[in-house]
Amino acid sequence: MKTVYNAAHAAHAATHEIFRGRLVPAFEIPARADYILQAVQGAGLGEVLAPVDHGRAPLERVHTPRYLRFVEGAHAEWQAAGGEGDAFPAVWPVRTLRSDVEPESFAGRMGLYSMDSGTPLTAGSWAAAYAGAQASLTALDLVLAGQRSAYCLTRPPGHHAGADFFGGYCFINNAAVAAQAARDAGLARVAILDVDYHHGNGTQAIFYDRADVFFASVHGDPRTEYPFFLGHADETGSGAGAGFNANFPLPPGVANEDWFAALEQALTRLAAYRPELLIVSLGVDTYGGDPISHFKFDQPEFRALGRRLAAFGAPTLFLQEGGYATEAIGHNVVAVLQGFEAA
Ligand code: OKP
Ligand code: ZN
Repeated sequence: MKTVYNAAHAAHAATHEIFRGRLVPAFEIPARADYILQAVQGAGLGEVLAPVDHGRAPLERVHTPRYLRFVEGAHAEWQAAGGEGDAFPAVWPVRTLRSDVEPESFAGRMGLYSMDSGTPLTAGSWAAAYAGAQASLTALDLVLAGQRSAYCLTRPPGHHAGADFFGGYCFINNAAVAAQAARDAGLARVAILDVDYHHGNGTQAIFYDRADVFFASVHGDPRTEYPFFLGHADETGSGAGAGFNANFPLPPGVANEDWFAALEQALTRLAAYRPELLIVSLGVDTYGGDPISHFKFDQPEFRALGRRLAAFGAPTLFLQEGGYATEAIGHNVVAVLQGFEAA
């Protein structure tokens, strides 16, 4: 399996994030991708390629142009307004407040275009996220050209980012950009399977009223887990998209066999959809040693997941999402990809 590696990921390097009201060392750090790259190379998984620039247009198929312009310029604006270090939002247009009028003030726009205070916006966030989207498009090209699979190694992750907001460490929704690009390349039906510990609220929302991209997710129940406000089982799609969204929320500490039973249900739904492409939002924060998550995967489970996805039988694009046990992340990712290759 070939890997497309976003070397520009390192431009996004937050030292701290706000967690329970305090600044704590950031969880989503450059070392994550360094460890994965090391493991991919050490395992001899296959060639490692650089992203090819596909420009801004494929990003604008998913995100609003004004949101993208905001992210691109946000850190410079923050500094111009006297901000020091990384930028954080502090106020949001929740219920009863208006989000249809864009404030002029930077603090107002920062809140309009975000969903939480846990996502440091750094000087290099845009550069890293932009290159990550390009990496996902380049990996998609490999699969469209006939490869059985490809892996996009990038950070920051993407699945929490919506059409016009960042959050959950995510700025550009790589899975959505790739799915839309696949549709634009002529594929009729695209499936996205999100196996990250956290529900992919951004991806779900982007395709919620559409039948041409089926979103299925197995994740920690939002009653107790981030992102808290989306990811329930009764979210099944709306309008033309009714029946093309499937969530499988599971309680923290769920037994691995129950996780795999939920995966079977998700794959049964996706198989009936007969997708021409499977995009996997591959978070490995399902690992038992993950510092912010509460599932219990280890090497055998990651390998079994890879094998099961291979048996699904569709051309498969793996996109890196979460995983915060930094020193284990490479082995966990490679276990999935090797499980897939071996099957
Ligand atoms: C991103 B992805 C811990 C609190 C949780 C948000 C978690 C985002 C996870 N600092 N903050 O889905 O892995
Ligand atoms: Zn996650």
